[in-house]
Amino acid sequence: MELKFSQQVLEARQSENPVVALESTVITHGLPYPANLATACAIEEIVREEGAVPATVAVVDGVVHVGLEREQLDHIATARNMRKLSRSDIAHCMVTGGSGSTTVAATMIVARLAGIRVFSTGGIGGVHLGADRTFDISADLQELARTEVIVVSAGAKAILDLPKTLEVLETLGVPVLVHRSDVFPAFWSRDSGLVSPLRVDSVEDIVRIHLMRRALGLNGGELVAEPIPAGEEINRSVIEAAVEVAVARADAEKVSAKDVTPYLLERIREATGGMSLTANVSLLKNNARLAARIAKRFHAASVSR
Ligand code: PSU
Ligand code: MN
Repeated sequence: MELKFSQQVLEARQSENPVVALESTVITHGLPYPANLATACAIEEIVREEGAVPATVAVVDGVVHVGLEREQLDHIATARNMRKLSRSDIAHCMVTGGSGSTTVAATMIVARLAGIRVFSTGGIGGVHLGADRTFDISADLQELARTEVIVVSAGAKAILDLPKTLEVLETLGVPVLVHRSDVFPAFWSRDSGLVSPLRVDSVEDIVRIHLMRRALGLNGGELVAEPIPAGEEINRSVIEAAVEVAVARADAEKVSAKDVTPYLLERIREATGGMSLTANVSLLKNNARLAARIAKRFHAASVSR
């Protein structure tokens, strides 16, 4: 199996410069066109401004791409046949010559293969509301327990059962490092009402924790939670009301499996008159900036060892 690197990622690898992995499900299933394309480009630009190289991951015609050229980004942002790939189905997509975007879980798998330690996303998947009936728990959680990548997120989406999501992460031994806050962020809002499992105040500590876990022989990654910038957030009560309606509708319409997350995001966008979209874009950019700083710090730490 071969990974197809973009020109920029190839050059970064040769000159050993820091690289940040980016997921593509947010482009194909998370945001509507054309905001998805504009956001994907803006995020890549932020990573470059910070002195790292962006590597957006996707499977195109059976080939795993690490870094997409501009035409490829254009393509996946508009293509209708993109599957949403996770740990269970990425190999099937490759063997059958299909195309698909990578979720947090699949992006982590590819990042590790490519030797990339830092990955930026919006929010991870988790335990869904009503999981006691549906058993719907994202494969992202198990992946964090297994795969050595630092994942920068704005917490987990408020469409999830956040207390249960944090419980599962704890059970799986995944450190949840909240950046400069004592409360766990809820994606569109800075405060989920839950206490931060662990607080970190510097990029340096995030890198040191990652390295300390390696020294201890511990598997898996770390989840970094970066609250959405103040002033860009949506009030929790507004989101919670929209989530309640969206979840009830998904139930009534029997939406299941992979379709649940994209369906809920779209309903919430409608219910908030697009406000959730603006906030989503803002937190994605903010996370990419932090991820690039972590990647640079990690790079400096590896060079000095
Ligand atoms: N963040 C967003 N929008 C998204 C996602 C994250 O702002 O669409 C995607 C991520 O790729 C995440 C996936 O891995 O949703 C979770 O899907 P599921 O619950 O089906 O595992
Ligand atoms: Mn699911």
